[in-house]
Amino acid sequence: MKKALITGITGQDGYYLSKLLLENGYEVHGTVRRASLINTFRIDELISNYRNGELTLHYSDLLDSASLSSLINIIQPDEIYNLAAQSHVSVSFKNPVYTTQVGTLGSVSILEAIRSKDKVIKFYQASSSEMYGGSSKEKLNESSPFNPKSPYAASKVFAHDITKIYRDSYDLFCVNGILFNHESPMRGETFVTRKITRAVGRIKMGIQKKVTLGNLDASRDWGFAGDYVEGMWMMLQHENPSDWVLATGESITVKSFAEKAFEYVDLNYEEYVESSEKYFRPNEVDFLLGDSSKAKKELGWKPKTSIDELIKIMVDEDIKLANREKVLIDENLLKPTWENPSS
Ligand code: NAP
Ligand code: F7E
Repeated sequence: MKKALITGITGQDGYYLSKLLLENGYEVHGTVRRASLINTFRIDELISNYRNGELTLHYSDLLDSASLSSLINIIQPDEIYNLAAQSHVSVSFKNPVYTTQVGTLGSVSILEAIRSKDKVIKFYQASSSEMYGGSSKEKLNESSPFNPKSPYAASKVFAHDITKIYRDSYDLFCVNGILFNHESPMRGETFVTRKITRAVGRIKMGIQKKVTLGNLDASRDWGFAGDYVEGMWMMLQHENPSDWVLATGESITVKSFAEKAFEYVDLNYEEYVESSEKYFRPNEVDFLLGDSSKAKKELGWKPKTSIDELIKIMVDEDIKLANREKVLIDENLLKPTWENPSS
């Protein structure tokens, strides 16, 4: 039985990746941060389905290199997936030092711990399309230059480079997955796709009136997270370590995404979507479009879910959630607080 250690198991990708690995017979270990409220809601279903030692959670933090090193010593994993990060680009401008610390120290701490072991431990680093900066309309691949535009993106460039440096210097099996945006019903609610689909569900159920977004002209290459975690796993099964882009090869604007999501429930987005400077960023990544032909050729990976299917999956789930919220509101057990989110 293979053992995997996942940092950031409580996040969107942590859920889909741990599900995939558990279904494939892995023993999965994940790091969680202590918080005043329990925040394992995404993986609660997995915790209750895998109670016989298949899934174990450990307290850790990417800033605590001692805890990471000791976990690696105790678990002796075959594969480590470093998914943890302060992953919100807009928040990275507000918490730049923290975002940079987490994004940079975590990867190098894990790589150092791996280097000191005799065992071959394969390492996956969650790199990001944000590293490109998105100033041109070109399709971006593994050779395209990086031009980070946020503290988040700069920290990801460091982690990407240090992963390559450890691969080249110490012959470690380290890979960078340069993933373009990937979404799902497990996406954090302040990322734009989920902010939109949450609003569509609530507006359809009559418990929200409008949604205020930022730059509607920004364009992204959006895929489904469930497809992308398969690619992460494939990278660690490949014969040789390298860097691979995962993307759909199609890019649409925030406005088009909103139009499609509202249209799916027979509503006109123009009646419900507003734009406010409040949600604009100090430095915008205007356009991202990825070319994943290397992943297709070498890993046999390709995205299975179209943008229209993704929107359907997300809106359907968010209508169910809004339905449950409506019942609670009608019974005075919940107050709507979602009209003015902070990001
Ligand atoms: P996410 O939902 O924001 O999850 C981030 C995870 O990191 C959560 O489990 C979070 O824990 C954990 N975390 C945050 N700070 C930490 C710290 N100091 N120590 C330990 N854990 C910490 O992100 P995601 O969408 O799943 O993305 C996974 C990774 O891929 C991230 O590194 C992200 O930057 C990168 N990425 C994402 C995309 C995308 O489109 N989703 C694209 C490219 C790259 P809590 O639950 O306690 O907050
Ligand atoms: O923004 C615009 C915003 O926050 C997408 C992270 O997973 O993917 C994600 O980063 C675009 C931007 O994702 C709102 O200005 C408009 O241009 O959903 P987002 P992101 O910044 O692309 C990359 C690949 C990662 O690596 C990151 O970890 O949408 N936008 N109006 C808005 N964005 C937000 N959040 N909220 C709005 O109201």
